[in-house]
Amino acid sequence: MTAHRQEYRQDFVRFAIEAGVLRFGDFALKSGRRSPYFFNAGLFSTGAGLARLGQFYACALAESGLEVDMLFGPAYKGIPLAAATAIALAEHHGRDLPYAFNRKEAKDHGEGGQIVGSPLKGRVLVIDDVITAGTSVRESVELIEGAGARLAGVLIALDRRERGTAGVAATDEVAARHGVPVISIASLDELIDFMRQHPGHGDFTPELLGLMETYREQYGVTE
Ligand code: OMP
Repeated sequence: MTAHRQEYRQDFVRFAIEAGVLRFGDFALKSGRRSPYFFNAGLFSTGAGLARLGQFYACALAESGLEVDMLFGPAYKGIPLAAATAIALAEHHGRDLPYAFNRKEAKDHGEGGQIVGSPLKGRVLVIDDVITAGTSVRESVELIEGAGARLAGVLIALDRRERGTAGVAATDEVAARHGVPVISIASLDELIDFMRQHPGHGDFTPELLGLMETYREQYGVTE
C-alpha cells in the first residue's frame, strides 16, 4: 500500500466523521451485533458533500484498475452514490461511463420496466454504501444477469471487515460467491488508524478507541 493510498483513505475517514456520517455510540446492526460505530451514507445530504463522496468513490475505482463498462446503483441508497460517482468519473477522470439504477417496484405504465438510465450491458460495477451480509448484492446480480450483462465488481464506501457466516469477512464472502473484486474506499482498520493518529479529534477518547479495538477483536477478521 503506498503512502498516497493511506493518505487518501484517511481523508475519507476524516470527511465522513466531519459530515456526521460516521458516528460513535451504541448501535444495533442488521446482524444483531451491537457496534460502537455506524456509517450512514444517507446522511451525506448536501450537494457539496455528495460531490466529494463521488470523488472518493471515483478515486477508489481508478486506483483499483478494475475495468468496467457501466455503473449500477441499487435502490434506494445506491442511486445517488452511483450518480455522484458517474459525475466524478466524467469530471475528474475523463471517463464518461453509462449508469443505471433500479426501481423497487416494477412500473406497468409509462416507460415501464425496472431499470432506469442506461440499459444494463457489458461489465457492470455495483456501487453501494456498506456490505454486512451482502443481501442487496445478490439482488443486483439477479437484475444484471437477467438483462444479459455481467457483474464486474462491487464498490463500497466502508468495509467493516466483520466475519460473516463462513468466518471470513462478509466482503470476501461476496467476492468469492460472485467471483469479482469488492473494492472499498476505507475499512475499519483505516478508521482505527485514524483514531490512533488523531487522539484529540472530535469525540475521540482513549475509552472510545478501546471500544473500537475490542469490537474489532470480537467480530473482525485479520488480514
Ligand atoms: P447487507 O445488505 O446485508 O450487506 O447489509 C448492509 C446494510 O447494513 C446497510 O444497507 C445498512 O442498513 C446497514 N449498516 C449500515 O448502513 N452501516 C453500518 O455501519 C452498519 C450496518 C449494519 O447494520 O450492519
